Amino acid sequence: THFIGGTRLQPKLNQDARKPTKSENCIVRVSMEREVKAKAAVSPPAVAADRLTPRVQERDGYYVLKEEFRQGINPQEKIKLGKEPMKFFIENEIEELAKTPFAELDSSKPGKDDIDVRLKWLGLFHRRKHQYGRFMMRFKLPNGITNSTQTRFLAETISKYGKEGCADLTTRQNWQIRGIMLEDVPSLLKGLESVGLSSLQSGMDNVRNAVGNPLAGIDPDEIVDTIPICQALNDYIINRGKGNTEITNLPRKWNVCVVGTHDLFEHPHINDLAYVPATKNGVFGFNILVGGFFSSKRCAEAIPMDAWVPTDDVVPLCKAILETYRDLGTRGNRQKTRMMWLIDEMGVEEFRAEVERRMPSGTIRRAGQDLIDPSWKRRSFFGVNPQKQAGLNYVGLHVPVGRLHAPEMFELARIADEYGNGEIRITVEQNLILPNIPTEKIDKLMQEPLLQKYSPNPTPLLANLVACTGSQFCGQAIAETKALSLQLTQQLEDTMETTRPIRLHFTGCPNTCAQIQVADIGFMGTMARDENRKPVEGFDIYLGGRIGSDSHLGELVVPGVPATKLLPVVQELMIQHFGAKRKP
Ligand code: SRM
Ligand code: SF4
Repeated sequence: THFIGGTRLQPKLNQDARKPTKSENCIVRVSMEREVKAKAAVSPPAVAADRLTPRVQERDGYYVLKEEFRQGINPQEKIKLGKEPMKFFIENEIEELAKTPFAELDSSKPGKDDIDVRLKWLGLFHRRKHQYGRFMMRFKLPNGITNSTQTRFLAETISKYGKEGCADLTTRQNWQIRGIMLEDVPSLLKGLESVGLSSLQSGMDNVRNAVGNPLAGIDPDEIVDTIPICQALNDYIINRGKGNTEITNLPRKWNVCVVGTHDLFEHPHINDLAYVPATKNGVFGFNILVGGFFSSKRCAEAIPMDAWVPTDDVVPLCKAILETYRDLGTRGNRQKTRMMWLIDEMGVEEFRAEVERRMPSGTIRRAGQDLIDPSWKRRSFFGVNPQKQAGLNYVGLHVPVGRLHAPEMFELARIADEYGNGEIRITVEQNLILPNIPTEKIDKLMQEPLLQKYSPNPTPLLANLVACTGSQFCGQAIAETKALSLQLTQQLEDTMETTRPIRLHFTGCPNTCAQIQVADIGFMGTMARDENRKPVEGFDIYLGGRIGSDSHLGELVVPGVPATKLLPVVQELMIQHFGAKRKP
């Protein structure tokens, strides 16, 4: 028996943490409310007919909750009822709002609701707690594809804000920028349009960025190019940048991804809807997984809907599922409003039947033959890799915890133009890929100063580090994440020898934006106690998350370790579970 971090640990049973036994998976079983397996696998009885009555109705072009379903709704639903958030964009009410002095807006409840909640429909997140009066802006970047023009535009935007401005690569293959002042928003929205970017419907009860294979179209081993599919989904989701009012009043956020390779880089098991390549009677299409999600009270892996659609039906199916969720999802306890809760309540067959009713053809075929090779070994995309196009390469670059500033973004844009075709890609691990680099330009590219900072060959632990925003900017954070995780990872690199990649994820609170349940070792911000029982910033440590065909959600193993005491605890976990050794 070992004692680390003040916690009693059971003996190690198996060195290989990628295939842990049940008992190894959980060194210390801590009673948790958190659920780590999909409950919906057990189908409850079919629901009563009146439960299938849509709860929203169209009114003046927007979808609103019907009077008879307004009892016991959550505060966010009341804010939506108070005023339609999309009007800021569709009816250009943002112009007026941006002219109003911030202090005046912040002095009334409706004004506060506008700046703190409704503007999220335009991708604007007021950073009230840590950057008062400033907004973070999130985008829609289907398949994580951006380019030098957009990067330069974003760099110009944040450079105006001096020290307040910076950018992040997100865990949904996306850009976020910071420092924005409300008065600048109308012109910023126009600028975004001019470079083909949109921030619409990227926060609150909307569909998030459509994730695809970061190597789509250039990958010698891909099954299908996910770029046009993610693009088509995005065109529908935000109505080509005009806003899609049919789906801006969902019961909660909603995630979608399209799988393009055997590597499952897209994390299909943790999306509300995942398209997985499959054939049916020799025709190419996708099997459907539904209901995967993370939240502070429950984490569930996606389950099969026993459905297959040809490529042409990808968008109609997405629409049918979103409309089912919009019409029937509950809007009470906010912790029970993600789509999986509806699937639980209805049973997956009844849910499927409702989706089917909303398809243009009125039918959906049963699941086809999955094309994913379960024995596939996940590839790394760092460094120089040949593309399927002869003579061209993609170069994976490591951006420490996904944080960038304007000067580096200008450099990135220049490099993408000078060596490639201007295209830049973002991965869900918060890193970058530069595609379409001719072989003869590689040597010179490797000499670029930016590549000293964004390494094509990162050290083993740093390479797989992911960290959410944390308390630097996020009002929900319990702990600081980005700086601490970089420091700890460096200390681990300095003191430990590793023989295999170990994926470390840090998230500042139980919302788990950094997806710690899919990490080898996950760190979730919490309040802990130091040796004098004084409350201090700390982390719950999770172990055993797996990605790919062998997916599994990690579990809590060591609760409440003070942030300053993490090093010895993690060293011990690395030795016990990942075959690491201390450096002499
Ligand atoms: Fe997240 C809320 C950041 C991916 C689950 N997330 C937030 C907010 C908006 C909270 C806030 O208002 O401050 C954070 C903004 C902080 C900031 O200033 O940056 C925030 N989430 C992020 C990002 C930026 C983390 C990152 O560093 O990469 C990611 C943006 C992705 C994007 O481009 O859209 C991000 N968030 C995720 C993911 C991962 C994913 O989608 O694969 C999850 C878990 C998966 C899921 O949702 O099923 C996630 N975020 C949440 C939740 C919990 C949702 C729930 O159902 O309870 C919240 C809180 C909420 O929605 O009430 C949240
Ligand atoms: Fe903020 Fe928590 Fe999400 Fe981190 S996990 S970005 S702290 S909401």
